[in-house]
Amino acid sequence: MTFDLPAYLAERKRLVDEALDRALPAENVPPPTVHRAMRYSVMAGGKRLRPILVIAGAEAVGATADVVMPTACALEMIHTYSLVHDDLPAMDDDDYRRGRLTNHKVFGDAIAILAGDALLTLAFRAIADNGALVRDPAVVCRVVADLADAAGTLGMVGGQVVDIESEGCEVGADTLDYIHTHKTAALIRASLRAGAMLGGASASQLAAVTTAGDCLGLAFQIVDDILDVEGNLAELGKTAGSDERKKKVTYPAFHGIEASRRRARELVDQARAALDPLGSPADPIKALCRFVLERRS
Ligand code: GRG
Repeated sequence: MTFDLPAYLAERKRLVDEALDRALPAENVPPPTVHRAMRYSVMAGGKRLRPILVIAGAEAVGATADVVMPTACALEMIHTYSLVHDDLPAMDDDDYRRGRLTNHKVFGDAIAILAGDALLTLAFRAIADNGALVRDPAVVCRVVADLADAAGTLGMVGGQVVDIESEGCEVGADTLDYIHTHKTAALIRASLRAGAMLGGASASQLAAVTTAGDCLGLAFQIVDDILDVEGNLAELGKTAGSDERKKKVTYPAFHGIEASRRRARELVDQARAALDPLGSPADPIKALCRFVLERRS
């Protein structure tokens, strides 16, 4: 029987949305403005790819979603913070995200910055809560360290810095890969790893999931670059063509659309092959790999 990805995604997304609703302070908790701003961007939707990868990472090593749900929520909080900050006038200056006005357009720059800061902080609080759900709470320390590296200057923030500094410059293939692997792939790889670690992965299982995360993360950003060329506002929930307008270095601009598509396919095949030793429990991650390749938003 083939794996039913739409049903899997719908069910996991529902669980994540409910858990996020419980994890975020209610809008009327003082100070209400920042809590409204946090909820505005987190509850605006999105594919919930990173939290679902946390869950799929745990399932691949025989654990269940409930064991990793606080950390799954944490990944979505970190991701949403990065989107809110990335959209600010000082960075990408975007008006639309997830099909609605960006956070700063509604709440102003100061509250948008603070809502992002608060989401990042709350994420680490949520991971701390995961300690009560796992057999060996020491694993939570390893997850905190891994996620801090993936989100900080050695990962997402580092990639964002080089991305900003490269705008309008001639850069080589190495810099392009550095930006993509740090800005985007680091958090995707960390999502899978966090789930696997909390799920009790052996060293070889974690190595397999890590390889898959590296490949999937880079494939995701290459597809994102292609969608920015080929997509539209209705599908993407944000304005297409922004990379070219901002003179960003992208895969299609550097390697061409066909070579970019080929590279994304190769990476997804590599990710799926790395997961073969894990057997059928890794089927959801394998299906997510295909989803990333074929997505339109
Ligand atoms: C501000 C520290 C800091 C970092 C920003 C992630 C990021 C770095 C910038 C976002 C800009 C961008 C569009 C990057 C491309 C990859 C990406 C993260 C796309 C959005 O992720 P999706 O497609 O979004 O998973 P949804 O809304 O579905 O969650």
